[in-house]
Amino acid sequence: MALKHHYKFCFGPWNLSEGQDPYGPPVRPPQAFDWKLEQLKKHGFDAMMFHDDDAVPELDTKTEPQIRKEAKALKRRLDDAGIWPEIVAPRLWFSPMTIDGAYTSNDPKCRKYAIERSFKCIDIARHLGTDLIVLWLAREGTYLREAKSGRRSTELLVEALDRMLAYDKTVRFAIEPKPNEPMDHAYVPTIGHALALAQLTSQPRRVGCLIESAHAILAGLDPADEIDFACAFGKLWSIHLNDQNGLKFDQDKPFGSNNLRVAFNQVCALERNGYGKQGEYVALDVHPFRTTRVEHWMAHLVNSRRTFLRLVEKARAFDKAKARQLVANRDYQALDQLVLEHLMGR
Ligand code: XLS
Ligand code: MG
Repeated sequence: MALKHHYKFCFGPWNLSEGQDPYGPPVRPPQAFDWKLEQLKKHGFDAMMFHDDDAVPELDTKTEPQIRKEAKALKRRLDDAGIWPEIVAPRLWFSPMTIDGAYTSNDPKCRKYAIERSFKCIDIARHLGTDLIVLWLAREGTYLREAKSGRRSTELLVEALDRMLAYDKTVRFAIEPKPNEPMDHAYVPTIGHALALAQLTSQPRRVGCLIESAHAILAGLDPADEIDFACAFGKLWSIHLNDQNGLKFDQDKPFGSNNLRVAFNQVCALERNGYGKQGEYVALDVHPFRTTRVEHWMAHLVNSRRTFLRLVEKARAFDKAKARQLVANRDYQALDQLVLEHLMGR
């Protein structure tokens, strides 16, 4: 019997990537946005995530009326396809103006650019109809710690959030922490940092977070704990599921690919917190392996969703009464084996 569940799934156009890495060129031909939207729909996904310039390409060269026109045209296409725009995220790491950080750049002109670009992102979100802005603070950090003041940077991040909160009274901000890459050390490496920062803003209720599995693993944390922590604050507004083999570059592997038990525990945490019941989406921030052939280009997304749903079944079928008994008896050895046997199946 098919599993009954409430989960809705999405991904971003960047998740159908062409395989370029720092050592080599693309290995699959670039595809237009329309093709990506068609794939998303064809494979039964519910929503798409956007960077601001995924929605309105070459955003920095466009005027406000042009941005409005293009965003509204995109909204019509999404409506026609029956696809919801989950989030919009300002791409604050590509421009020459964000070479030294965006909100925490040492150059006031660059900080001004970052705020103005974020306002454009908010406008685009409003045109598309979503109230959720994701902030991956890619370059808010340093290559060497003497280059910026951490205290000042924290104040600048709060100031930037306050400017955005004042600019539009309806949107919410989900901070997506990551401890490193592209920076040596980032200023907002974990969910604890993100939620602490939220408390310093003028409207803490409108500032929450987004957990990406790989980013938590890169911070040496268990993503399931990050989920429980964020949910204890009622602030997990989106999640990027993927996987990561230890402390390397950000791998964005298929969900569960590296560590099925860590994936299982994330699903258990989402289940016990009722994630998704307020309309939150499960986003799969995964990339194809570089060797992937064009004809298998969607497999990492479809497989990640399948693994997620299989793990929902596993989470629900787990013998919780037995587990409670073993916990009460402090028999963690047997609990460990119970989990392993359950994951291995018959
Ligand atoms: C990169 C991030 C990025 C965000 C959106 O590591 O995961 O893809 O999810 O800006
Ligand atoms: Mg992500």
